[in-house]
Amino acid sequence: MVSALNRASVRKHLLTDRPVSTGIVHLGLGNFHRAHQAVYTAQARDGWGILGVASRSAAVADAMHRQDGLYSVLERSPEGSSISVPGVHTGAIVAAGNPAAVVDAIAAEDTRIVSTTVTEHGYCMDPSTHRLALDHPGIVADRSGAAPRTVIGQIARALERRAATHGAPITVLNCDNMQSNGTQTRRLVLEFLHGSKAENWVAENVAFPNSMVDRIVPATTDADRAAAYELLGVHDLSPVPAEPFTMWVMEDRFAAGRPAWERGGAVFSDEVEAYELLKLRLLNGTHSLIAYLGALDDRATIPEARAVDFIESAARSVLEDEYLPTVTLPRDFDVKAYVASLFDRWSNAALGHRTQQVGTDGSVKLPQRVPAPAIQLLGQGVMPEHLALTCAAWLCCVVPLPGFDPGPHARAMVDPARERLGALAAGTRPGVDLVRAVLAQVFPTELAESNDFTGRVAEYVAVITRDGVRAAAREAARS
Ligand code: CS2
Repeated sequence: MVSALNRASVRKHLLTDRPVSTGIVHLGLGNFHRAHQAVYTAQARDGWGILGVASRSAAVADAMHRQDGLYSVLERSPEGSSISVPGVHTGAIVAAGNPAAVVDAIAAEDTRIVSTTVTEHGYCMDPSTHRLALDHPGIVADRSGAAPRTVIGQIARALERRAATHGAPITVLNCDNMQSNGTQTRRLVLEFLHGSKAENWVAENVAFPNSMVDRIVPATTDADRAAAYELLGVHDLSPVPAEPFTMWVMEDRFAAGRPAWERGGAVFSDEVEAYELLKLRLLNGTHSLIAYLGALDDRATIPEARAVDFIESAARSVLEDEYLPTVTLPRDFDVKAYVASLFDRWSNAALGHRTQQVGTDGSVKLPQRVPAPAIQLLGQGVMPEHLALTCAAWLCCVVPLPGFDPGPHARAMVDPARERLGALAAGTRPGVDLVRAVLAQVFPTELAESNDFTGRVAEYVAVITRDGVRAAAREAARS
C-alpha cells in the first residue's frame, strides 16, 4: 500500500520543521497563496503559522486535513521539476457554512495579519467608481447584521470586534493583482463601516500595506499529481504546480509585526506602486491579450498561444508600445531583462497554463489592466490599438455574438458578468452600440464613453467575427 503524505513521510522536502502557531489568517486557500505567500512564510522560519480559509470549496481543506495540514509545491520548467512542502499551515477551514468561524479567527488577539487572495472579483467593488458596491446582495446582507459572507464584511466585522474587545492592532494585507491593493482595501473596509463606532479605531490601528505579488500558478492537473508522486514517493491529494520564478514586493508598514519574509526573497520597498503598475500592465495586461487571442485561435495553453507568430507580435506591441510608455520604472530596474524574462515565463510548456484560466474573470481583471493606460494614451492623442484589440478579443470570447462561435477555450472561460452581458447582448443592436453598452458595464465612464475607443473596439470585433482573429491582429499591427 502507498503511504500517505504526512510530516514524517515528506520530512526531507519540508521547508520548515519549526513548530508554528497562527499569526496569520489567510482568506483564499487557492493555489496561488499556497505557492506564494505560504512558501515565503515557511522560508522565514520564524514561527509564524497560517490558518487558511477557503471561500467555498472544501476540496483543498479536506485534502490538507488528511495530510497533517500539508501539500507540496511542484516547480515545473522545461529544465525539470523539483518539489517542496511548505508545512506552514496551522489549519484549514471553509468559510461557506461557517462564516462566524472566520470572524472569530480574524478577531482573535493572537492574529496579527489577515491576508487575502480572493481574486479581483472577491472585493465587491463597483467597477466604474472603485467604491464598495453598496447594492451588491452580499454587502447588503452583511451590512444588515447577518453573519458576514463577503470578504470585506468578514474583515470589517472582525475589526469591529477587535475594537470592542482587546483592541490589538492588526495588518490587512491584500495579495491580489489590484492597483494600490492595500489602499483600496482600506477604503472598502472603511466604507463598509461608515458611521459605525469602529471606524476611527480601524483608521488608527489597522495597517493596509500595498503589495505586488508575482508567480504563475496554474490549476492542478492529473499530470501534476503524477509528477508530484514521482518526486515525493507518496500521493499528494492537492499538489500545487508553479513556475520557478517568484517575486513579492510590499511596503514595510505592519501594525503588529510580520514574518521575516525577506529570507524567502521578498522585497520591502517604498516604490510598490511602480512595481504594481509595471506588473499589472506588462505582465497581466499582456497575459490577457495572449489568452484571448490564443483562445480565439484555438490554442489551449499560454505557451502554445505565445508561440503563434501574430500573437507574439501583438504581445510585443501591446507591451512595448502601449503598456511600457505608461509606467514609471522603479529605481535601478533592468526593464530589458524583465521583458525578456516575461517572454521566457510565458514559454514554459512544462507548466501548461491554460488560456481559459487566464481569460477567466476578464470583466474584473481587465479594469485593473486596461483603462488607465488607455485613457493616458488617448489623452496624448494616441489610439491604443492593442488595448482596443484586447477588449475586442475579450468581448468576442464572453459575449454571445450572432453567428460567431469563439471556440471551446473561450466558452470555458468563467466570468461573473457573463449572464448580465448575455442579456445585454440579446437586447442591444450588435456593433458599436453593443460595445459601448458592454464597456460601460465594466470600465470607468471616461473610457466607456470615448467614441474613438469604443469605435475602434467595435471595428476589431467586426474583423474578428468576420475574418478571424489573425486578420484583426494584422490590422492592429498596421494601424
Ligand atoms: C494571470 C495571473 O490569470 C491571470 O490573469 O495574468 O494570474 C498571473 O499568472 C499572475 O498574476 C502572475 O503573477
